[in-house]
Amino acid sequence: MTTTEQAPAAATGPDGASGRRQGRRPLAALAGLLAAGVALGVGELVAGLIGPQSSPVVAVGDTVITLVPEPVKAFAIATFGEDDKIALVVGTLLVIALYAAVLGTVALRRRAVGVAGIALFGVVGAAAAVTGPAGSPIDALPSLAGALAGIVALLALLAPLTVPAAATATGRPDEAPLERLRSALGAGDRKGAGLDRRRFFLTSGAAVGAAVVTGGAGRVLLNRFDVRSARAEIALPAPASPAAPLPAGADLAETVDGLTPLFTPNGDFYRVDTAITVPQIRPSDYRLTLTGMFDSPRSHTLDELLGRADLIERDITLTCVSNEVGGTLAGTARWLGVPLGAFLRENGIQAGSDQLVCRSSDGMTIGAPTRSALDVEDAMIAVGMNGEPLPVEHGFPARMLIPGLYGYVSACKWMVGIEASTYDAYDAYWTERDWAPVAPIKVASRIDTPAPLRRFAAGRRPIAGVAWAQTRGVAAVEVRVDDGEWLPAELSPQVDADLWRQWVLPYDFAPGAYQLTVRATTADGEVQTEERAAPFPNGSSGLHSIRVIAT
Ligand SMILES: Nc1nc2c(c(=O)[nH]1)N[C@H]1C(S)=C(S)[C@@H](COP(=O)(O)O)O[C@H]1N2
Ligand SMILES: [Mo]
Repeated sequence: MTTTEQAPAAATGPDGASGRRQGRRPLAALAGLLAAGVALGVGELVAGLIGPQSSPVVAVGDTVITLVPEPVKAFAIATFGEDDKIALVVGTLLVIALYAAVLGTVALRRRAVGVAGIALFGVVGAAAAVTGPAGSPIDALPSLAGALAGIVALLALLAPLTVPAAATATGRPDEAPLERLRSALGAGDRKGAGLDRRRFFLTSGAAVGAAVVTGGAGRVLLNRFDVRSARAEIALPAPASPAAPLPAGADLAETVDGLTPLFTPNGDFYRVDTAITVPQIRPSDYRLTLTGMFDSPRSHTLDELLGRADLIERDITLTCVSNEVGGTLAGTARWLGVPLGAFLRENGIQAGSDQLVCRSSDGMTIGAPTRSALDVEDAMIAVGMNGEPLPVEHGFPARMLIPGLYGYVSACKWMVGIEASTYDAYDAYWTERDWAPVAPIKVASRIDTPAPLRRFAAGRRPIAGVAWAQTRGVAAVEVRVDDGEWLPAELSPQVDADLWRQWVLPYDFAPGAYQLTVRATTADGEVQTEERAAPFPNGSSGLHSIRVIAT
């Protein structure tokens, strides 16, 4: 940053203003920050009238998500996990804050730059909102209104920092409003201009108030779009075909501390998606639209889906391709839904389609193999999760599930469209970003307890975790302690090949450090490979191995 502000010629004036002028740059930076606050607040307020997709911060964040290169996205998911969206919003706000502070100091001397800088930001926000997946021209309004308010705030805040010398000499600026506006729009930091601290802080207080009130009101208004209460009113029908019954004591976590439960509570279920604001679809507005290679495509309402006589209930473990070896991006739920194969055939799916392009209300496209959708047993359009309507975060009111395929090629949330298409004709979102177009879940196993590098008392205690190989099933899990033999673990009952299995091996630990490694074998005989692969482009592989210490 240059230091023109402190150029000696200006700073040693005989009028005593120099001391005051030194302190003006931080105040100008503050003015920039406050102006940004007012802009964002007003932006939220107007977004509250229009809809969440039009909020400037959300729109810019959405665009960032779409534009960032794949490795950065992978890094964000790996580093922030569930909190990747919060990290993005905080990051976006920090960038805005920095930009605004710099803009404020520049605008101290050159008002036009400040005005143009904020206007530019408004245009960027407006463009992001309008071109967003759910965007329409009216979504430009919040950003534009916010920018306008930001400009007014910036000029008002800078004015007391560059009061004409004559005015400061009397200690109070008694310019007429019109003159004040003229000087506000004028050259800015004129020589001999002074600082009216009192007026600056009064204006600052007003700006903070405006930002808080408009931002708060915007948040309240945005709550109108929340569908939680509509969701709570939905009564799920009973399935025509219930899930296979679980024997008593099936969940080994009931007796083993630190072991992942057989079913993941909805609130703990991992979440991976690109939606900064969770799509809110009113049940009464919901339509699942079929397009493309269907002989007799129809639109389906939620009531039609819920009212079907062929609903199935199944226990299925869902897994994310971004899951690292030993990672937690996998979860199990009891799902309720429409059998997918029957549904597609009913609508006359054509033999030529090899890819279903599933569209979510937020514009995401998930390309799933038509073959799997038709043939994989228990593939469904899910409407229920662990006895409740789908949680809003997990795709309310309807999502796709195809056991055995990673979520990014099977599990479209907030699904409003299925286009029967081909791989030749269309690249879905992740495929366009070079992830594998077809991606079966790799067999995997994980040690949950003991925790790595945490000390525990020597003696007999369980080594335990989970293993999954959806559609094939896990037949065996073995544990190796240091370089010893592979020791067979006890498994939770095999009730469904799509459900992961918990495994437990009691072990006598003498004091000391141990390296524990786990591997699974599928029911069709594949032994989990120790060859390491990163998640990109079709899922991680390698054995989970941790160091533990008994004392
Ligand atoms: N609309 C939409 N659906 C989506 C995604 C997404 O980003 N948007 N992510 C997919 C990915 S990568 C995974 S792993 C699963 C995760 O589902 P969950 O969040 O319910 O666990 O959803 C899939 N469906
Ligand atoms: Mo995923």
